[in-house]
Amino acid sequence: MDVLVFGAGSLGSLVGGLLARNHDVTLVGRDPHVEAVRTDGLRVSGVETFETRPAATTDGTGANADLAVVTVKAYDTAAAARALATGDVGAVCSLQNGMGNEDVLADHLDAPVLAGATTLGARSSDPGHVEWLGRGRVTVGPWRPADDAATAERVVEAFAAAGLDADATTDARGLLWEKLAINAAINPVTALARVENGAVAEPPLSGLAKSAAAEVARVASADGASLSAGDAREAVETVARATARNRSSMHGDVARGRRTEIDAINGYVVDRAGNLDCSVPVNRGLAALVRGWEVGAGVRDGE
Ligand code: KPL
Repeated sequence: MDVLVFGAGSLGSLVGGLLARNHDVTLVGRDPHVEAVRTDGLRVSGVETFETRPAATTDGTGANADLAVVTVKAYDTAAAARALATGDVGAVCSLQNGMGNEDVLADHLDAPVLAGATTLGARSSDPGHVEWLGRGRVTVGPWRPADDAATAERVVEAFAAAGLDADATTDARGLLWEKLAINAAINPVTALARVENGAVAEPPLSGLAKSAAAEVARVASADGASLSAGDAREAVETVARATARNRSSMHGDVARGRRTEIDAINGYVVDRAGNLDCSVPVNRGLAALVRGWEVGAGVRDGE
């Protein structure tokens, strides 16, 4: 299968490196990482250590592929979708954080859209090198009724052929709400307290994180998804323990002084709660704190 991985950050590089063991992969990313991959190939180290040679480019326009896997930050989804729309892709699968990405992709692209979630643990190292920190798995499902389940099955087979644990779901919305609960609990708490994910499973942070997750479950239920507060709290604890030594992506963004995905995570929860008449004070507080940090760091305009 020809696979374009749009967003060669840590997760995209890991997914691309794994898929390149069995498929023709092109990474779309930024220099100096892209230049290093072109010159010396991509090194994956950790859970398994190997080298692979995907193609790599900084220009994502005009690309043809059977599948585009989108791994850009949520705030870059529209730009990625516009670039993909100049080429020809058979299907597109988002493996991003936050809600709203699939709708943006569907608005721009005339191809089946799959929603995906992964527990693969990845960390960027030097250019041309990504660390594989947690074996994890990938789950994908059709986003709209028109996006047929057979496409999701084909994508699962492609991931499995490359040695990834992968499965398909018919409940993509439920999948994304659960992932949102995990991100809404772990990402801002670890970013603000500057701790690894494991700290969220223990006092004094566990209560705050689990309250954030329970609020997300309430909004999800009001939105018609089946996610209980208990399941959301348990999912947070499981992921925090499974990724205990990882730094969350939002913690990484804050540490590097970069814009975060707060708008697509806790910000989305607050907005959706407003429409559904739910009260989400913990998510509101976490969103305000991270946005306040962004303004202070000069990566967001004050509102
Ligand atoms: O998705 C993640 C992230 O960091 O963005 C988790 C699941 C919290 C793993 O670090």
